[in-house]
Amino acid sequence: MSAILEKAVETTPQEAPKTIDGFHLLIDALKLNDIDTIFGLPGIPITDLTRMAQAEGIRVISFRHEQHAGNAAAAAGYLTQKPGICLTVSAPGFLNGLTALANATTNCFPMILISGSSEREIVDLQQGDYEEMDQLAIAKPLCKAAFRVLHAEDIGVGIARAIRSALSGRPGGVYLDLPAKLFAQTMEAAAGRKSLIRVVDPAPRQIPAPDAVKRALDLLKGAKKPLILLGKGAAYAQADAEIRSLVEKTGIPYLPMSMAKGLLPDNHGQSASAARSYVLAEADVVMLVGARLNWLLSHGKGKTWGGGSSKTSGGQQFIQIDISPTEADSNVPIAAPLVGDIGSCVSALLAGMGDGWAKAPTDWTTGVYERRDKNVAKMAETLTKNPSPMNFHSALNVIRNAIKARPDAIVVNEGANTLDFARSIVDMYEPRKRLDVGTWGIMGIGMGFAVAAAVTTGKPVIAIEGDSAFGFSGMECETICRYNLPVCVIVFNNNGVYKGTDVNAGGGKDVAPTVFVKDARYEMLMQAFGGVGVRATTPAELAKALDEAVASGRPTLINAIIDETAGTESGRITSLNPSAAKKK
Ligand code: ADP
Ligand code: TPW
Repeated sequence: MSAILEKAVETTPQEAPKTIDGFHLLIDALKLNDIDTIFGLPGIPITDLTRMAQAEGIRVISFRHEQHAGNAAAAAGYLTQKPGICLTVSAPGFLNGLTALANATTNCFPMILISGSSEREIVDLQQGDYEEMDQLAIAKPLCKAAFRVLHAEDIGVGIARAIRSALSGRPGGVYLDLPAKLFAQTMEAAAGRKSLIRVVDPAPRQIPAPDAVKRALDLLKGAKKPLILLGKGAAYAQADAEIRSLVEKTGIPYLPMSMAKGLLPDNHGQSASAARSYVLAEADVVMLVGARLNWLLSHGKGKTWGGGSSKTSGGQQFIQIDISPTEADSNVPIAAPLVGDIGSCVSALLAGMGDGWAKAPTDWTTGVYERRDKNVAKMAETLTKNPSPMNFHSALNVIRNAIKARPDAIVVNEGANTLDFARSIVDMYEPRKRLDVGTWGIMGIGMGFAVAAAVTTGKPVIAIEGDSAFGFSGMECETICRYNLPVCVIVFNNNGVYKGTDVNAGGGKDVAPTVFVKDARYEMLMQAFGGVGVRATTPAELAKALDEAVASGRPTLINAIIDETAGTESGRITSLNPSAAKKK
């Protein structure tokens, strides 16, 4: 019997059966499945659960708002391939966590949102219980699966189903509804123990069909201008060696989506990142590895892909490796879908290629690398400039150098311009070291992701934050200080959303909707909780503060003062903002 069951067992009269309660069954079910951390926020009815979980050796990271606990759980799931757990109270706490659950599902990150809920009898008759809400019904359309457990003897099954749903096939978010009454229920201890399930092989390998492998290889063999596109699904899959072999064996240029940066180092000889527009428009066969043809890839159509208009295709043929069989043809026809887990699919391709596989044609690759090198040289020139005040480039150059020196550090990145520029300027050298706004382009992931990255890896975390983006989760600086996490937040302070120079079109006394308080002292937020705060106005000051933060591991916030005229509206997605696009 585990120590925690032992403690939970009551041994009143000698012959009375030993019992265990719902709290401890839940804790034991999680521990049985190697879940060692819970991200959450206490309150009725789960406060005791957080206390007991901590007492039983589970690390409980307590946040100031559930959305950030949920984001932390999602990032932990992405980094570890174990579902991240977020624990909230009912109704409002549940709703606060729900954005993170939906975002995790959209990003294909495995997480489980566990919320306490009110009494079923009262909720179903709508009699007005404390924090009454039909949470299961609300969660269902926003996640991959949703379950409710009503009886203590079903806790083991509930946890097992939640874990399998989060991890198997395309990963995603799962909601688990636990009514308050469940926690106090007791059952006979031995039977309780037996009811728990250790999930065997929760993300089974999915081997691709041989004919699908052959179809993909045939298409690739005939390609004159092949391209490999790596997405965050490829990073999640942890098939790093296989993917590297595929790229190097075929000699095909590759393009990483933002969170796939570092899967191969950004300075790899076959990286086509700095020739992105050229390769997307020119390639004839594109192999998608764990990347969807959604808005981030212009839906596989239009000018980006060399098509005439936004609706026409550029004539490329696609091979798509994905675990979800329904992903193919979602935007354009997929000539060779390869359904399976990335490790198995890439291994099958490598096996099918044998030893004599011809490398990509050199007239194509030479052209790609020439363009890339020209663009890299142009960027290097821009990065050496030292304007006053700092701009995005001169500040990001400091972080670029810091990551070169500490490639094991994890970058968290959100904002508009701050995101766009960081994505292209800050090179990554190791897999799964970049966490960002993902598929939705959502603001508010910053501090939650940073906490999760620090807690799950123990590595230094550098959060590169637009000043608007930071505001969504800034209060979690207290959480970062409370757990003394090695997180350095760098706020790119240009006095507003996108930039700080908009004016009130009506001439009234209110500032424009995108403008913030000028010269806000963000660094004082970290100081308020005992961390380090620095205001940096030059690259030298920024570099000094960042070096000290990484070396010391102390919670730090650097308020990097950026030229308030420097940003453009919506960064580089201006085209999706109707009036800004018209103005262009
Ligand atoms: P990006 O935004 O980086 O382009 P997406 O989130 O659009 O990436 O795509 C990720 C894709 O990876 C999803 O379609 C998902 O089904 C797929 N995926 C996730 N994990 C695996 C895996 N282990 N094996 C195969 N495909 C996976
Ligand atoms: C949940 C809309 C996209 S980018 C952004 C907002 C508000 C902030 C941009 O300003 P910031 O960055 O952070 O100062 P920068 O570098 O341009 O100066 N609400 C949510 N998600 C999104 N995406 C928005 C609003 C948005």
